[in-house]
Amino acid sequence: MLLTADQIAHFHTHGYLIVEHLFTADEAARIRAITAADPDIAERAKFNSNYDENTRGGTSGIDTRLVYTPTLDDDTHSAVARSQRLTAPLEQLFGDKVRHYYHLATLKNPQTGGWQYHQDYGYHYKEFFRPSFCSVMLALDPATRDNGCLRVVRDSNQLGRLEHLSSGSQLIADPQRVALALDEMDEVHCELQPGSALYFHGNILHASDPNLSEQSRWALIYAFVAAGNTVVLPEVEEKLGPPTAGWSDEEVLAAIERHERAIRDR
Ligand SMILES: O=C(O)CCC(=O)C(=O)O
Repeated sequence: MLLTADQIAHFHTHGYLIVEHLFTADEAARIRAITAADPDIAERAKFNSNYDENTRGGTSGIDTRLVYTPTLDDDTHSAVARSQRLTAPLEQLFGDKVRHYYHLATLKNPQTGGWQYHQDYGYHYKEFFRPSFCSVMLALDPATRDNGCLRVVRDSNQLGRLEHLSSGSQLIADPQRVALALDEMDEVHCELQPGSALYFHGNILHASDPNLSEQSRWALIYAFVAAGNTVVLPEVEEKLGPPTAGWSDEEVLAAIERHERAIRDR
């Protein structure tokens, strides 16, 4: 799927781009089923306390469930990371090859938490010299306002990297600057259908509400850097793989089938 010049311009101006149907609904359902069935994923899921006691009344006790993976392995989530479908738009956005940094499964079940405003490059400034950093959220469930879809502050990517401070287990962007951004810019609720993807720049402010609905909001989030982005920390350079090759649909499907077999054969 090739992005149009307008889509690329939208990303660079506003800091985000929704690509509908990057994967089909059936493909998303299959990835979700594997995510739910793999006991290793369940075992690695942890809860983050993204709110401290001062955060909005009522939500401070709700934790955020996620699985963090810094490597590419022989499994479904890694196959999606390597897939041409996901990486070809990134290559267009950066005008460069891309390197995978990490991925997250955000398993936002009913009555689990969200995220306060932050920038992903706010977290990862120490590792990378330039903000040519992009995250891709692939929806596995419908993501709606009700179940805590991602919210972005349109154009906030143009502010540069803001100061971040600790709050619970999160780093949050300077609240005074976030308030200014919300005064001057539009907050966009990025609702997604399963299989659709949100590409968002490392410097865009984003957050999500806790899921207080009855509908889960599972998603995968992939963090990539442009291949030409200098890695500041040698220990990060050592671990970062080469630019992704861009797997064909057949290669991705074969990896998904291997993963399904591995789960069945346990
Ligand atoms: O899953 C979410 O709602 C937000 C995740 C997020 O903000 C992040 O991974 O940077």
